[in-house]
Amino acid sequence: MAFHVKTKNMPADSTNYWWLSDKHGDTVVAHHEKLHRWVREMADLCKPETIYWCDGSEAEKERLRGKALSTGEFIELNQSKLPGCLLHRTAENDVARTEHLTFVCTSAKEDAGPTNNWMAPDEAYARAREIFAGSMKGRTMYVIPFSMGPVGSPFSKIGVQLTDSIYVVENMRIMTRMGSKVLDYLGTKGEFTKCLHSKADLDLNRRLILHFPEDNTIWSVGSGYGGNVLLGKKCLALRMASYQARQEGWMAEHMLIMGVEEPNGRIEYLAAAFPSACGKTNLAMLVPPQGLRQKGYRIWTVGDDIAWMRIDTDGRLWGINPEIGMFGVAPGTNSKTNPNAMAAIKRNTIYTNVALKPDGTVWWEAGEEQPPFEAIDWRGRNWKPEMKDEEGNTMPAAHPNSRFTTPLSQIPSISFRLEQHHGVPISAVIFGGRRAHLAPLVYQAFSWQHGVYVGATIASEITPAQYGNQGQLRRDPMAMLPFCGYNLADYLAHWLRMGARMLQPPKVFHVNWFRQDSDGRYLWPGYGENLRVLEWILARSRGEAEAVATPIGHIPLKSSLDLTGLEISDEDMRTLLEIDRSAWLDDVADQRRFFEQFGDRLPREIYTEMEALEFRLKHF
Ligand code: OXD
Ligand code: MN
Repeated sequence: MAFHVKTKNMPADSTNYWWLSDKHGDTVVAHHEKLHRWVREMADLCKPETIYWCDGSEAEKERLRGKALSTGEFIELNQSKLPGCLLHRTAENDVARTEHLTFVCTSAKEDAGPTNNWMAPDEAYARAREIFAGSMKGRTMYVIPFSMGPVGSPFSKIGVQLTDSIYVVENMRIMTRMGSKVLDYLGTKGEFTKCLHSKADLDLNRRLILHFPEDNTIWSVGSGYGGNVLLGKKCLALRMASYQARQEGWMAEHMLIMGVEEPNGRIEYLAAAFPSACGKTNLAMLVPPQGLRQKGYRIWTVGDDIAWMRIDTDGRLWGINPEIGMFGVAPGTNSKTNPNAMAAIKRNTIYTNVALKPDGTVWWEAGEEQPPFEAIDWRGRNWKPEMKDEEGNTMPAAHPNSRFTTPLSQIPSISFRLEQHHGVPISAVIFGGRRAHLAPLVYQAFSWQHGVYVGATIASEITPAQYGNQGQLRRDPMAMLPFCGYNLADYLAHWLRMGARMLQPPKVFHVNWFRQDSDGRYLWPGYGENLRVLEWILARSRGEAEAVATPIGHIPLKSSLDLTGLEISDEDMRTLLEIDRSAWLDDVADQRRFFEQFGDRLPREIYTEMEALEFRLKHF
């Protein structure tokens, strides 16, 4: 059914029921009273001219895209070279997630914890209400019913997003299952997360991303940038879902899920968490290096950003990717770093803030080709490679956080299990970070509890190649620092509880692809070669591969890694696996400072593991 509803001329009883016309012009009544009352209330606040209920059809997609092309919200790309692809430019002040304007609004401040911004729910609603008031005047309010996870799966959660942006509707169409099938599933009483979004005037001073986990509500206003406005993703699938997962006994994590098929046909799955800019998307769809490909290794991508995991009746952890699209960072993506993504983004892709070439195709830094002779940059201005800003810095043509939104089904390595309601069994959980000198290439935690501690201490190091102060760390437990919808101390307690409930918890590992020598040279080749480490991890999970115990965990012997066809010196391998006790003791001191902010709320087990590590480092 295609629902077109005008706010004007509503029947007198429209508070409870909206009279809707299906595409044959027949009048029908939608019975989900709570849903319709809420849409009505939000429309009364935002005052759109029209309300449109998205049905998820191809015809609707064509219609909305046509409308956005006519207003300049989308720019059509060269349809013979990039069929189905569009370009969108966000406002210049609106190009990334704004963590300082993102709030968790629980009644008690302590429930949000020291690492989240907090606002009291009443104050948050009142402040946002002022910005939302009349914000959709002259615009259409789109109603997007969407499902995170397969529609009808016990794993899945339903949301309904109201938005005044066609860009949002079209991204949600790629990232989520959306439209009438979700409304049908909701029926008359189904639970859903109430998601309200308006671009309003895109003023940074009037931008708020608010989460009300106690009301199952998300309000986002003043932004048009993906991570702030595609409310199914970070807001619902991580912040709200992590809150619900704790109450309901499951896990919502910032993790990729991938399957590794071995030459004998066995496929085992792993879930991995890395802070942003550590290569999660590349790892999730890696192409095996030649030597391993010839042996018969193959990768199956389930997800690149979010994992929802539950304990199944076999006592194991099973995971799904609640998304069906990827919202990937363009710069740095090329056929060496991620050939599968490059294949996927050649059609049906929405590009955001990349450069536009004269032939109607796109370009970004560290992409496929040399810089074009000229282009239109992400701001929509003429650009040439030699151009400099006022301070003499070269100006990127694509924004460093420019993105592609593309259906997962277009990734050549996509798993045939993407739609399976129970997901895939997880054999190993991997944590990682960018550490130039500390963490070895890989190590295995001694137990689940030790693994939770390892995840709680992950951090990424800032290198000169990035922003500044070498060695400066950002601690990011389980890569969830910006995404946990409640107190991180309680979150770690939840991880410990989950382990205790599992008959066969996944084995836990830590990897570091970014170790450097004293000249700043990367010691490990990374990308596809990372499969050699994953192979060891999966063998260890089955209790097969050799390892040595060290104070921090089990590490491989050089001989237990399959290095066929890889040229790496013994010296580099030794450095990659070396453990510098005094540097580790310094790291423990930094961990202690980080943990102190949680006070008594931090589970005792985390301190127990930290003290045990300290003891092992000093005495073994
Ligand atoms: C993302 C992020 O966009 O983690 O996935 O910031
Ligand atoms: Mn992410």
